Amino acid sequence: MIDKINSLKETISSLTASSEEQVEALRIKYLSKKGEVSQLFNDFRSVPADQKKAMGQALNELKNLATDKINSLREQLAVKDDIDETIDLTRTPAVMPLGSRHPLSIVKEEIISIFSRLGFTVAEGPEIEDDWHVFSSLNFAADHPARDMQDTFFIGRNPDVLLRTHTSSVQSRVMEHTQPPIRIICPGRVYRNEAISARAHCFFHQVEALYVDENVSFADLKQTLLYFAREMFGPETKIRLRPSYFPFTEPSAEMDISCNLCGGKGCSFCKHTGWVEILGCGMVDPNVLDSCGIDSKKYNGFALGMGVERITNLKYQVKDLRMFSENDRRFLLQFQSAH
Ligand code: 2NM
Repeated sequence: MIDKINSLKETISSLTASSEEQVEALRIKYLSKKGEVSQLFNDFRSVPADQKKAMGQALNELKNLATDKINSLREQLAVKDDIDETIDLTRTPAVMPLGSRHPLSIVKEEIISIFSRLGFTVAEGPEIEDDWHVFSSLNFAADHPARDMQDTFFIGRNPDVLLRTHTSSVQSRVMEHTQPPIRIICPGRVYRNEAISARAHCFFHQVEALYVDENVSFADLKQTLLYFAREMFGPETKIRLRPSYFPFTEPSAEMDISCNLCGGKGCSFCKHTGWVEILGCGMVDPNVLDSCGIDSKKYNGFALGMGVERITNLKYQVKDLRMFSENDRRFLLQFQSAH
């Protein structure tokens, strides 16, 4: 009997089936009441008592093996049924078209990331503004030329509804509802009424930074600028400050970096000076702090502003500003791996 069990084990292990009907036939052949395995259970009654234990074990193993085999044959057939054989699963898939980020977004994010390492957080505000937040609160005199129709876009006939000409309006709003310490950067689109050319557009993108606290010094501003320049343009970058004028800062300065194309030796890009201008900055005028509800006797601060287009031109040598807003795919696709 043990030989019979072993040979059945072997036969059953190597069974195959190609349809549900065949599996059912096998089940009947081996496991039904009159099946071969069940027959052996009948024979088991006449096994001598001293062999019953070993034989019983062998029989149970055989029955389990047969049951598992039948079940697994059935499962394999079910899986086969699920596969749509008209689909070639080995075929190389079609290439997924990868989008690319806009160069201005890439550079804006990089500026934000550098300043965030110094503890600055992003603040945003409306593009359609009022006179107070764009001009009056920022120490622009009533007759300042920037307020002129020639420079500022007004919406409709109301002179108090206009498109912001800088993101300082966001900083004015933050100062109005926050007491120092304030450490913010304001990225955003700004609008100026200019004739469109390769060098000017009626809108561009700015990032402005503002730091207000007790005892903020010009040295703090300089170190912030140096850190920014080195992170943005490489560790060898030098900076220099030239005195300048802005209504909202006193003193004011413009910052140049050593030309990142020729390394400062002089080339056509830097007009053979070795330096290129990248941003404006200064110590916030006490009038601005007071206008926005911050005590200028207790607090002071620095601010700086830069054009994202200008920084992007420097990093990627874009020759014509209009490229940034034409959405020409040949231009945009060049930045696919730039971030
Ligand atoms: C610049 C240059 C210099 C500036 C000033 C302020 C504020 F709100 F504090 F008055 N925000 N940004 C500033 C100063 C901007 O951009 C060329």
